[in-house]
Amino acid sequence: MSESLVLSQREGAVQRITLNRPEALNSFNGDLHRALLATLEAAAADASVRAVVLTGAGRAFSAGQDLNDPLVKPAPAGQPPRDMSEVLLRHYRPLMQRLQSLPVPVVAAVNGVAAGAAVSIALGCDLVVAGRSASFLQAFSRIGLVPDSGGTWLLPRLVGRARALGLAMLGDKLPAAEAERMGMIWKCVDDDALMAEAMALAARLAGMPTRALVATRRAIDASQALDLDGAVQMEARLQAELGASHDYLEGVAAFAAKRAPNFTDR
Ligand code: LHQ
Repeated sequence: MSESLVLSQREGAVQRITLNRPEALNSFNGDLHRALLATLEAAAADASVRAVVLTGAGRAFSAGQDLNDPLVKPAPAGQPPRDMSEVLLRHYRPLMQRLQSLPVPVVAAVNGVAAGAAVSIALGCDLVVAGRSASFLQAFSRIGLVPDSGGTWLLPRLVGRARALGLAMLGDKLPAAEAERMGMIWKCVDDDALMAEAMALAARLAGMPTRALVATRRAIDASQALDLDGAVQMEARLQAELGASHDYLEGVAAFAAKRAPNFTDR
């Protein structure tokens, strides 16, 4: 496995992670999956990392699954079909779980096209910022597949059933500005401002109460399967946990003293 398939740079409390297979539009093969997961694990384990930015090298964020990978190449005629669930369960599921349970907020900086599973990966981050020339492509229907890696869960929640079906069935490229307009992403910015915007957002999140931010993600994701009363109860449990934290004491003390808080929990 080549280390350089993923670049990992530290800026203050922000870990910037770059998919680095630009010659294949950062499409995912097994090695890239292993490198990305290991890098995310390292960020999760490092208590001094308080936010992550995920981006791609070159002109794409990622073209999704590498269709040249033997794991997904259709089997030759006469041979049993390839079991596509293998690569999804072996690689994409742990990646989506790792993102959704990362102990710090994660910002996707979508620098170019995101296609197929890479859309799910980007949308699985907490905040998605995209350059104006970036686009989102539900490439699955073009090759006879369904949205995967959480696409069927994320898409309708972000844009509603009608748009989710339109995007997934038609498989048209959605420009970043339209993705912003329909509420699929947080923000579309000029290409040359993308990295500065994403890093500034991540730095801002890094200065905030990390445990509260991560509990907010957990609560918002879990609320999808709850009724209102269930959500109120879950919030009460989380508030009980957070109310016992240093950051809560610090937040209230800073408010009372009219000073900036210094949040340190993670
Ligand atoms: C690629 C790829 C690619 C290999 C561009 N693979 N080479 C999970 C597991 C189980 C089953 C399968 O599904 C999944 C999840 C998925 O992600 S499925 C969806 C897989 N992705 C796609 O279907 C996207 C395919 N790519 C495209 O539609 C276009 O390449 C995009 C829109 C990404 C970019 O278009 P262009 O900017 O016009 O670039 P291009 O098409 O000329 O691509 C540049 C090169 O990259 C080209 O190679 P070449 O040797 O001709 O320069 C492409 O073949 C290669 N490439 N995507 N996913």
